[in-house]
Amino acid sequence: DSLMRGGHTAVLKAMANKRGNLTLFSSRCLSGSAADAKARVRRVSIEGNIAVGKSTFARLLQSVCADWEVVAEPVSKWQNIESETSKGQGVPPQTTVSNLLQMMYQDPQRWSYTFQTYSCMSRLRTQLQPPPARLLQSKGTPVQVYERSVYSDRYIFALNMFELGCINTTEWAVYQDWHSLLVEQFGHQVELEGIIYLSAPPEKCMERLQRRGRAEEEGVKLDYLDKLHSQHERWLVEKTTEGSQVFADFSYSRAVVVPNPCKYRGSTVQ
Ligand code: D5M
Ligand code: MG
Repeated sequence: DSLMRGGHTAVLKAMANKRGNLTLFSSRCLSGSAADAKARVRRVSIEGNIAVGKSTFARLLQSVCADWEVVAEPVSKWQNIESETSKGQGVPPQTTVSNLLQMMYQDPQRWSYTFQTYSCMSRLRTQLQPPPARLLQSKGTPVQVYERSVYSDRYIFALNMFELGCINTTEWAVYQDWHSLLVEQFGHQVELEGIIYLSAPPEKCMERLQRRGRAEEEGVKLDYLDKLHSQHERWLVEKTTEGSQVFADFSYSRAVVVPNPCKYRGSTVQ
């Protein structure tokens, strides 16, 4: 419904039925020529709170349609930052590994800004990679499904960190400046056809977060998930997130909300 109301020429529809099947297609006219193969690939991001079930939902999408490919969130990159330290003459450089995700959760005042720079950069790098040959050769409408995007980085996480005081006014100004520049420069290459927003009560996400037991997230409180939930609702449902109107092209008219994905429990999504 909300997709259709947008009145855009490229209309994306996502329909989830009670068995958990989801179909998504674009009504944009598609050229069949090989030269247009890359341009035919549609990009969609799945947004939602921590542990809402994005990865599981994405895998479900991939399993029901051969033309769809899931691009996972680069969490493992954030957990393993490699840096070479040179100890001096004659001593070979040593590689040390740090876990930026853990550092951010343990000392958010110190590491939130650094985390945002790296998370945005790693997402952009992932999104700029060419689609795999399998998708380019597809006869249908190939779709790349991203877990989150550079937009949720800014309008959910970075904004939340700023509102919590973990990113200061100067860092926030600098962040917004370079983020806008990156989107201006690369936006057309990573343009999203639409957003699938998985929305569930924060309590439900807390249950799932505890069940999956990712070590870095041990200290995450319900209050944090509550805040992230409100940010998602403000961005994609109420559409009042300041500044995000710049990207209204997709985010406001082409966001489809999948309420409470725990309903899909009976099938595969958890
Ligand atoms: O898990 C992804 C994890 O990464 C979760 O702990 C949130 C965190 N994350 C992802 N992006 C950001 C940004 N931009 N800032 C802070 N924390 C972030 P998942 O279950 O996939 O949500
Ligand atoms: Mg995930």
